[in-house]
Amino acid sequence: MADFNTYFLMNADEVTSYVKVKTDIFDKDAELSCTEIGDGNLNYVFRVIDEQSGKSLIVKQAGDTARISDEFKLSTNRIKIESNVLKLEGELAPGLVPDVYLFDGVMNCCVMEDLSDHTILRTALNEGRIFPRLADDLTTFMVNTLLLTSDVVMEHKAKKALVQDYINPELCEISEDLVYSEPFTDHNNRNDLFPANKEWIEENIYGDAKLRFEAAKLKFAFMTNAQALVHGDLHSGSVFVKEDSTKVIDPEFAFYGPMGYDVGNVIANLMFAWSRAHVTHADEKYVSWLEETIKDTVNLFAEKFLASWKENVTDIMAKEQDFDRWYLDSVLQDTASVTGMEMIRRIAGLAKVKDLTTIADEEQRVMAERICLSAAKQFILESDSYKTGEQFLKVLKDSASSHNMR
Ligand code: SR1
Ligand code: MG
Repeated sequence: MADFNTYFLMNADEVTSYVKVKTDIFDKDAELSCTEIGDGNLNYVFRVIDEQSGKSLIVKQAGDTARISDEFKLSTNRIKIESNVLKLEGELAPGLVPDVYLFDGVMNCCVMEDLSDHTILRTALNEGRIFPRLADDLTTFMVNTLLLTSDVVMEHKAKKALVQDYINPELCEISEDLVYSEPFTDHNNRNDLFPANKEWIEENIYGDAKLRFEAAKLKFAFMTNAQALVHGDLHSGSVFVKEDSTKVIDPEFAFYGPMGYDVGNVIANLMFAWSRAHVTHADEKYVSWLEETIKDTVNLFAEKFLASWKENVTDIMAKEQDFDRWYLDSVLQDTASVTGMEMIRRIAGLAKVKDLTTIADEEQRVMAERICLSAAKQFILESDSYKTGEQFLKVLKDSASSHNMR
């Protein structure tokens, strides 16, 4: 049996031995079963269960290339970042992330709480399911993890030490390429366009010089604005839900970046769900809940941000009159821009979302993509115009009306 003192990529049988050697969660003679359940782009995720006691856990292991393609060479350090960020987020936003039991820097894996009683949010949204707590939980998560790791709250040297701890060059490079460059240039020839929308995208995205100019500005803001410890990949595949619980997972893209990067990712991914629901004529009750959730996510974020500011801000100049509102407005402007960037990159770039790719009817998919892309352009080109949830939602609904659906 391997002693797990030298790194190798494990299979399911090796993972069952691993957890017995490295943790004392299961009895040494327990009959464990293990399945690889990962469907993400980067890592291997195993669920280990002891049917007799009912105990279970997750082992997540990082390889040195991305699971979806060897083209992406990645430092296995990302699993250390993920483990440490999950622990920190668990302190800042209790109950909203899984518990971490063990980080192993030799095998580059992390052992954590099994959330199999939850569903991935994207899957649940595509099934038209409603989660009443979603906006409230996600806004608590974002306000706590973002504001409390920023310079306005933290002692500045301690904050700079965190910037150093969470320098994450390879994963940031993926976002710099896939979010902030390739959807406008296709210079790596790997954009994956839905054929029926190819010409439209070439004309309205690649061909829009004003949009590309704004995207260029946003790229360098993403790379240089070390504002807060962001999750860095807060799409609906990074959230687990059940009726009475929300858990944010997968913070391997975490680094010090603009707060609006997280908020914009959440809004954009809710908008993918809305666009799918709209073109496929989903149940009205579900569509109304989604609309309320989009509005609440912006409005509750703003409300909780200002309340937390009052309670937690320590920097002397940050306490100047009206600085809180000015700062929040700049975060909301970044939120609008990132909402647009995420919507464009998931349609005009390499990495897709199932909300759109699984729309079976060609005409409906064409419409859903154009609704998102037109709204996205508006968010980027007019990013300083949106401060309320109602304003964010209106851009999306106006875009749907202009594309003449329903
Ligand atoms: C090569 S990784 C592609 C995408 O998957 C991750 O979840 C990030 O969103 C990344 O951009
Ligand atoms: Mg992920």
